[in-house]
Amino acid sequence: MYISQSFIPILKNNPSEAKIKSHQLMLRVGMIKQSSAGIYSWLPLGFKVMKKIEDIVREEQNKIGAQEILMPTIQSSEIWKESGRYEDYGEEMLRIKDRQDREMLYGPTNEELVTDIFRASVKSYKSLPQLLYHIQWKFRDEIRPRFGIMRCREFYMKDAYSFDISDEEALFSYNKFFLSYLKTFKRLDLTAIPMAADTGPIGGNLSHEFIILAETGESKIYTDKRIFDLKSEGTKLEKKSLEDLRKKYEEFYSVTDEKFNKNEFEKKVSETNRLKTKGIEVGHIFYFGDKYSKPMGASVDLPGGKKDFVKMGSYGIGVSRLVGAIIEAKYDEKNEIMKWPISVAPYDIGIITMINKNDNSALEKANKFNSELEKNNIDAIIDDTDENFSSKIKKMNLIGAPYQIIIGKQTEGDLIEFKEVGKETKKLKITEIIEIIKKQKEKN
Ligand code: 5CA
Repeated sequence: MYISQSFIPILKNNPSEAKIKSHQLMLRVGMIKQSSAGIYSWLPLGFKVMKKIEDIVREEQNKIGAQEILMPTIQSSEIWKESGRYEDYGEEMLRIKDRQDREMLYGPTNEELVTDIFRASVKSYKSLPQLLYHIQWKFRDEIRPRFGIMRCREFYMKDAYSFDISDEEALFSYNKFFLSYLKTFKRLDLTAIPMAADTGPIGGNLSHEFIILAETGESKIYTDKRIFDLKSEGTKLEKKSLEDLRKKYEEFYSVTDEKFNKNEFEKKVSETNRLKTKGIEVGHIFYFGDKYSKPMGASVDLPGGKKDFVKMGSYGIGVSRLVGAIIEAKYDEKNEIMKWPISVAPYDIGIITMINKNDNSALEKANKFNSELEKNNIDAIIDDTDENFSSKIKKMNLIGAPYQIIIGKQTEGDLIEFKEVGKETKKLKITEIIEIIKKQKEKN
């Protein structure tokens, strides 16, 4: 892609309305545009990153046997009246009337709708477990939308739902998502820590929030530093292995402020290991048994002939919020340098050309190298404009491709100035550059 033809509306300066760095960068580099309070359009650069995050989330859901569906954004109030949440959800729910005067709503979450789908066709324990998920827009009429897409009103979420015959089986499902979340966030190059959390309007008595550390985060957390050293590698998709993994994490005190107890914290965590800080909630999982299946009559036949309500859990990932969370974790705001993890980078490499008027040789070289990159599925953005060199570098640093090459008149023969952002510049052949990038991409 040539910058001259792209729709990447970069601003010269930081927008004054943005208070945190992800919001600043996203507006600055034209990833999003606000359309009304807490509602955004996603422009090409932002959309590309979000779609790549979505792909990784989807792959990791599929790996644990979850099946993708797509439920609508607009729901009928009837099912919410059945579960009893229509009134409870309060002002955060956007309520709409259709032309027949029927009460509809823009879904803030989907426990009711998925339970309705399940109960219509699953009648026997033999069809369990079922893990269903979708990736869809949600609307919550937040009282104070803020920080751009971090706490907005319309946002993109992966929400999954599990249906099981017993508590034991349901915890097996819960633990599958627990592992899948650790793997998903790792592929996004984030360290997300599972923390015991409150269940709020979703309900239930077992819940973990997955939080990444960030000074600008809205969640207060209290944790044992040693939890950051835990690894999930080697965990198998089997009951015992998954249970051990969750227990390993639960051994370390790690909670959000609703669950915080000072005495317990000080008793369980030595002073040197105590960490009180802030973080961003990127995922949240819940186990709530028959909270929805009972009032909505979602039951199955059991082996002995009796019936019972299915045991359910729900599992959310803030796909759109993750775009901001990755920026919070990776953006060097002082030097105005973004480096996207290669797994979600909008472009793998930025090609900066030093073009003089009447001399196209640098651009010709860039085109030649780019065709080699393309053959190897390496996605490049080429600055083909005639702006000055320093503003080209600045722009490329904001776009955040993790690798850059510089091509000028001096680029002679095979050797190209190449660097991984944040590291020293090297002179390499295009074949060597391709190898480096391919290796990095394969890791994900
Ligand atoms: N039904 C459950 C799980 S599927 C649920 O809705 N959980 S949630 O409320 O915790 O939301 C899941 C994730 O969506 C959160 O962890 C967060 O990453 C994201 N999220 C929630 N509210 C917002 C918001 N206002 N703006 C952006 N992302 C949000």
